[in-house]
Amino acid sequence: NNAERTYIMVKPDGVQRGLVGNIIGRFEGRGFKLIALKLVHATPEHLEKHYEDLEGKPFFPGLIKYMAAGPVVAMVWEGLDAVKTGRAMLGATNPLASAPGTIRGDFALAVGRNICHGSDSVENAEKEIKLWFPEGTVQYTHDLAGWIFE
Ligand code: YYY
Ligand code: MG
Repeated sequence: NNAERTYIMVKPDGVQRGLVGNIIGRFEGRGFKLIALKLVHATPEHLEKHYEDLEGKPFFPGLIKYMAAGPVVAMVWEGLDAVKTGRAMLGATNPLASAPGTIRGDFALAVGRNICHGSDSVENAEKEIKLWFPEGTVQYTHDLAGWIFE
C-alpha cells in the first residue's frame, strides 16, 4: 500500500546524541514522504498511553522515565509498506541483535537506550498517529521540478 503510514520517533537519547538528522535522512533517502514532524517533551501520562500494551512489564517504569527525560522527535512517514520497512530500518528491539546498517545496529547497544521507535502494525500506526498528532498530518504532493526550476 503506497499510502501506508507509520509513526517513527527519535527517542530522548537519539535527540541528545545528535542523531535526528541521520535518522530523518534515512527515511528521506529511502523514498518515504514526511507528512508530520514535531519536537515534543512528552509527559509520563502521554507516554503511558503510547506504551499501554506494555503496562505491567518489569521494564515499564524505567521505560516511561527514560522517554520523559527529554524531548523526542515525533514523525509520520508515508509510503510503500511503511510499517514493515520502517521496522526493518530501525533494527531489532535489542540493539545487540540489530544488524549493522540498521539505525539501532549502527548507533545503540542497550535495549533500554535504543534511540528510536517505529509502529509494529498498521493498526497501531494509526493509533499512535492519532495520539501524537491529534491535529492531523499535512497533505501535499511531491512535485520536484517546480522546486528546482522557476
Ligand atoms: O517495538 P519495539 O520498540 O522494538 O519494542 P517493544 O517490545 O514495543 O518495547 C518498547 C520499548 O521498551 C523498547 O524499544 C525498549 C523497551 N524495552 C526494554 O527496555 N526492555 C525490554 N526487555 C523490552 C523492551
Ligand atoms: Mg513496540
